[in-house]
Amino acid sequence: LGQKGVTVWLSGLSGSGKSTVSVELEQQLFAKKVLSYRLDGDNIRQGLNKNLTFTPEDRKENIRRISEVAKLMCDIGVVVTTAFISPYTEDRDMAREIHKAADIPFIEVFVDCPLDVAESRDPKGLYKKARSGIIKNFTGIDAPYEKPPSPEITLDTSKLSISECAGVILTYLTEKGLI
Ligand code: GGZ
Repeated sequence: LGQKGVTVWLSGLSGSGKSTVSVELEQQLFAKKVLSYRLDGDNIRQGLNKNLTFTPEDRKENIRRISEVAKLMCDIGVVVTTAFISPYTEDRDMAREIHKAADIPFIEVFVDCPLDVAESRDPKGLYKKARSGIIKNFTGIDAPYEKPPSPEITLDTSKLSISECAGVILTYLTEKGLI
């Protein structure tokens, strides 16, 4: 492959656009013949991490396992994108440390989007359930989201199009010689 791996770590609220941006990024990478793989709730929380809940402890374990899997995939030269809320700075820093210890580049992307915009999208009706108390410990409602203090990239999905957001990441990866 001649390509070194990199993890692109997307963090943001439910409904912020993490998964949508990562799908678009995967397509833009594919067009450049760059091999990539997406890790998201659908293939991780349904499988490897299906024993985990949304307590702070389980969210940490979720992030730890995802970090270890991403790191392994990077070993074979893949661009890994992860799309998880990852609401705690401490946990994102752990993800970064796991990559650093293996000398693998780690790009933190804050998918910034005002709560009211994310809540108005509510594709799965989860915010509505959280507001009415049917779902407890929902990020942004009755569980915290700690904004990344120093992400490599910040994307406001309420201002930029999905394709522009993916483009910003692609340009960053290119300029840093990571792809
Ligand atoms: C946050 C929850 C919760 C609670 C279920 N809090 O919009 P979605 O549905 O598809 O994305 C959310 C997803 C969050 O899982 P993550 O693995 O990304 O979270 S973390 O990084 O914090 O471990 C949402 C759904 O799961 N969901 N209950 N209480 N999101």
